Formats: sequence, C-alpha cells, structure tokens
Amino acid sequence: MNMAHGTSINLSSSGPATLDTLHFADGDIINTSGPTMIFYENEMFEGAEDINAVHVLANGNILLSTNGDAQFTATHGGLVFKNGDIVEYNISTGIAGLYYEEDGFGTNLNIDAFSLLSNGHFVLSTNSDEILGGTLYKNGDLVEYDPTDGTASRFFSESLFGGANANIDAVHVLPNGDIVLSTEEDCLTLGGLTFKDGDLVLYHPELGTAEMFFAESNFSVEYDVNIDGVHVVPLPASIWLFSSAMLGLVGIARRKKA
Ligand SMILES: [Ca+2]
Ligand SMILES: [Ca+2]
Ligand SMILES: [Ca+2]
Ligand SMILES: [Ca+2]
Repeated sequence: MNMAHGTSINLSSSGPATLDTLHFADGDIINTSGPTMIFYENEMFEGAEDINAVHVLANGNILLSTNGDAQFTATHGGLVFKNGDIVEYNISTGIAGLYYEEDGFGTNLNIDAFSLLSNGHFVLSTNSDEILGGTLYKNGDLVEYDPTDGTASRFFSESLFGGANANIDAVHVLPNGDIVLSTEEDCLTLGGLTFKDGDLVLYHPELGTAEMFFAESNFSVEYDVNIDGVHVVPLPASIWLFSSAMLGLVGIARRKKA
C-alpha cells in the first residue's frame, strides 16, 4: 500500500503523524512497510526530541541527527550529543555512539538532512546557511562532504527550486544518483513537479525532472505532516525472489486449508 517504487522507506516527521494504524511522534523513526516503528523516542532519549536526519547502514545500525542537543538514556549508553553531530545507534548492542562530531565541520550547525554515499562521503543539508570547507551553502543546497579531509562541494543547488526560498529537510541519494528529498515548505516546484512538505520527491539530476516518490496523502488527514528525515531501503533482487516464493507458499497453504 505504502510502497514507493517497489521499496520501503524509513522516515521521521516534524510532528505527530499517523500512517495506516501506526501513530508516531517527531522523535520516532518508522518504516513504511507494515508500517513498523524502528526507533522509539520514548525508549531511547532522556527527553522529548525531534529526529531531523536519518540513514540506516547495511548492518541495520541507525545514523541520526536531532533538531536540538540531546541525550540517550543510560540503558542506551547515556551519550550526550549536539544537533550537528551524527550519531550511530547500534541495533545489536542497543548502545549509541558518535559517528561524526559537529566539531569536525569547524562551525556550529544543525544537520537537518543526511545521506551516506558508497564512497563514505556525506550528502547533507543544514538548517541555516553555513560555511563548509570554506564555501557558503544555503539551507536549500545539498553539500557533498568528505569526512576524511573536510572538503565540501555543491551536490544540489537551492536555485533548482525556481528562485524560491527552500529548506531541504530530508534527503536520500539512491545508488543510481537520483535524489529523494523533502522540503520544509509547501507549494515548491522542482523539475516541473509541485509538492508539499510531507511529500517525498524523486529528482533525476541528469534529466532535471522530478516525480512523486511518496505522497503526504498516504498519512491520515488528522495531522498536517512534514517529513523531516528519510532513508530509502535498498531491496536486492534476491528479496523479490524470496517474497515471490513466500507468496507461492502462502498460496499453497491456503489451498490446503480450503
Ligand atoms: Ca522528526
Ligand atoms: Ca540535527
Ligand atoms: Ca536544510
Ligand atoms: Ca519536509
């Protein structure tokens, strides 16, 4: 039902939201398949927090950033961290540690969108305009950042929103280079597509075109939802074969019962 382009999505919102029967808060991370809760704010943090960037590693560990400075509970390691830090939550041990320190950027900033490339570089956006690697970037730009030497380059320009002020608040870069993103504002236009703050847009940089990836209308109308963190789950071909096989088995089981 909520699958976008044959895959599932991990996401966070900037306020309360409901997807199907799952109700969640701004500090939670959910997966749209189910949907299921994959990170539960009340269990993890000392106080109420808003997760504003998320990326899930191949081993299932969760990279995240928050909108304010925050602390994990003692049960989860007690880590105190800043809104410009990227934290790694280890799903095997239940302990969180720093993945990349805000201090490494050489300035105080709030990361509000984050995606990890296969070469180890970050593609990120900040909540305010910030200088990275000696260049000023806008909060609607996406910056490719090399954590090994602190160099940065423009990955996506805010100017592609047709001159409108836009704050990108969620990003995931797909293996083929296409960009899934969300903004803090409604009614922006990118690549010919007009969208809302709770939509996820799929942008094709080579073509300069965009299409809807996941629509805000999937959520219950109870809340006006703004997506503020996204990670698109890769789905290997083998999983599809497995799924088909399972569907086949279910079919056989049903026939046997009948
Ligand atoms: Ca959030
Ligand atoms: Ca942050
Ligand atoms: Ca931003
Ligand atoms: Ca948004």
